Amino acid sequence: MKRKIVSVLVCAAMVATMAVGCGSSSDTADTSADAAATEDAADDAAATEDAAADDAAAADDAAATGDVITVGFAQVGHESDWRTASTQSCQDVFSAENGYDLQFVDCDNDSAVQLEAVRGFIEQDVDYIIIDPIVSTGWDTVLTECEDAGIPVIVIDRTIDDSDKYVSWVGSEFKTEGLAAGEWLKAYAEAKGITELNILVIEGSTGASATIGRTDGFKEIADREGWNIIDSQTGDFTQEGGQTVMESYCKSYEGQFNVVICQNDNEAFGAMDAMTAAGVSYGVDGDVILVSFDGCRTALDYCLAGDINAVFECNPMAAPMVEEVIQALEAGETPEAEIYVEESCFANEDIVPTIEVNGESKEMTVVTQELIDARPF
Ligand code: GZL
Repeated sequence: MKRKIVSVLVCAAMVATMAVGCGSSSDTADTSADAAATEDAADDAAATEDAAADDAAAADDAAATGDVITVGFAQVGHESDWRTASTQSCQDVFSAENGYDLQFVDCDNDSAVQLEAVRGFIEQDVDYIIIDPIVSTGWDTVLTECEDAGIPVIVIDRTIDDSDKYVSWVGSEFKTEGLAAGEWLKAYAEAKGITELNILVIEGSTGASATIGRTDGFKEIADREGWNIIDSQTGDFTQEGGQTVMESYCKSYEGQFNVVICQNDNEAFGAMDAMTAAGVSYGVDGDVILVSFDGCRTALDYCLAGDINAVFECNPMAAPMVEEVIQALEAGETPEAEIYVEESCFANEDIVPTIEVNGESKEMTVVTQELIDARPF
């Protein structure tokens, strides 16, 4: 690299010399100015080159001395606002400034791509592998390969149910989220004098632990209360999926439903578009109670406006806790096996101030603009 900088200076000097030697007296004055400008440009180029060389050399030195921690992250995809926030959280924490080299793969909701990405990290011999598993099964073989390669794995967000070959899991309790939505709906219906609940569910991606947990939790309350779940289909955690399923529901179950449960915010946005197009009113002043999971800013905007009645948060900011796991491992310590992120429950109205979930009291927070402005995603 240094050799490259010297060659730039030599060329610049040659250009300056040639310019000075070729002209008349007045031309000579112009040529000298040109030569000075050329030399300045060469100096600037050299300085830029030097800074880049220094950065590269520092990174090389850090890598050589093992100071940079290389982290491979196999992310689900880019299907939702929640996912975008999850990715940003990891990129913010595992940055070069913080001493990391993040190898990021967006697996585009494709399990085969995700397994290939993990095997790619093994080939790269990264220091740590982070996985947000698209689905909860089919993992033991590749996790055994990680173990054989001596690369610790940290699972975030969704769970892996067919292998325990990973150091820690950081995420949410999805069944609790489903139970919370059910307990809130029970209390809300009672407060509103609604005695019959006919429910449509738009599920998340099939096989995802978030889908499984939210479905199981909500259904446990529905079965206990004798509610009628008319239909439950996957919207794949996307806005397009939510709209497509809701369009079908509006045609198949016209006038038969008064509750729609969307298993993430983006599905709720699609469902709103579909219900509006079908002339179905929803929200606090509508015929249909609308519930969502995740709690991104846009969903809370809709909740503040009364279009979404309640939102059950799923916190995407797991990266700081993942870094604590990595730093513990770097220090030769044993990190916690399961780390749960903090989550809240939001509503437009204050008629259900608290709910009881798994024997614990959870506050229903009334959404305000101030709260939204302070939200991290
Ligand atoms: C849940 C997460 C889900 C979100 C969706 O932790 O895996 O996937 O609820 C996202 O928004 O697509």
